Amino acid sequence: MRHVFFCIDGHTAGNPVRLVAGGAPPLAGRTMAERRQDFLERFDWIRTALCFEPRGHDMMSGGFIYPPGADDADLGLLFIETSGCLPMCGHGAIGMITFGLENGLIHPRTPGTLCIETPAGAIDVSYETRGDKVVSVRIRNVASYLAAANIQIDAPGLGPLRVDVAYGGNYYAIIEPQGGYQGLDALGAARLLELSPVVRELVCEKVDPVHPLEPTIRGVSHVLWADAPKSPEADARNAVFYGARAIDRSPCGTGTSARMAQLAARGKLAKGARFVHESYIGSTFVGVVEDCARLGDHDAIVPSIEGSAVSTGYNTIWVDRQDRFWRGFEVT
Ligand code: PYC
Repeated sequence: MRHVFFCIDGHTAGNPVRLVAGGAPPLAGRTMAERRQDFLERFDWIRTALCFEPRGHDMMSGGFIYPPGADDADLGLLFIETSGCLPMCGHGAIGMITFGLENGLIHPRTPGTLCIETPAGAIDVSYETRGDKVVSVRIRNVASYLAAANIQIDAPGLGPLRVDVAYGGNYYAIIEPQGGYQGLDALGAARLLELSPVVRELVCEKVDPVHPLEPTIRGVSHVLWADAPKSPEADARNAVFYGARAIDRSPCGTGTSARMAQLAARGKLAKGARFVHESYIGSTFVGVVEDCARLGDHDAIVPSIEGSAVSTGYNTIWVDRQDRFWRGFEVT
């Protein structure tokens, strides 16, 4: 049996985005959070087939456009990547919005703005165009907060580390330079890939955060290594580790949101502050602390992130169940 997926491939700030424009499965559920659960139960093979090797690679991510569940939304987004079916993905949303608009798959009720339903909640989007190209997308993200502070771990090869956990659409373990971690260049990509899963596991042993309003969102899935900026135009640099072997090539939208929430909770970013975040490869997102908020019992912020995406081609992918590797595989 052959399943065919028509995809628009590209990248946001260097990280891959595969918008599955044809072949999205019909999902049960009214909200995108409910549909995410249905996708995980019945269709996770689509994610592994399209994101894992041999059709994808360690960093592959993307998703699907759905009709919204809520009347006031223009559309719904469901995210897939090698690490799972994320509640929210910033670089993925910027890419899917760009490719969807440029290819006539998204029809805004008010040109220049969109209200989008994601499994993590509603996001308000504004975008700019030049001719038939979308040149920037700004997302007012879900409420973000510092979930746990000063967690102590002892990481093999690095020694004792103090870690914060913050939420920006996913939960991030955030490690600032200290002790055995003296910044991204001192560590290098190979060591980051080696150490990050260990650090994630150690943090998960100590803390299991649960979203105050949506209990299906839980657990530390990503590790954000923070650093000082390289570029004079940026405020900070970071590398986000996700899945089994991926370093985000973009500055990471939900990671930037989590980092801003952490810095705001520590009194280092105020409402209205601009925060330019640089990625491992030097691309940037512009973040702003748009507002202060409450999320359950927590002080939170509403961050925005702005970036741009470029499509690289159409890609018709089929998954043939007679292929021994139809579900895809990872080499770990
Ligand atoms: O941009 O939010 C993001 C993201 C999550 C994982 C990789 N990128």
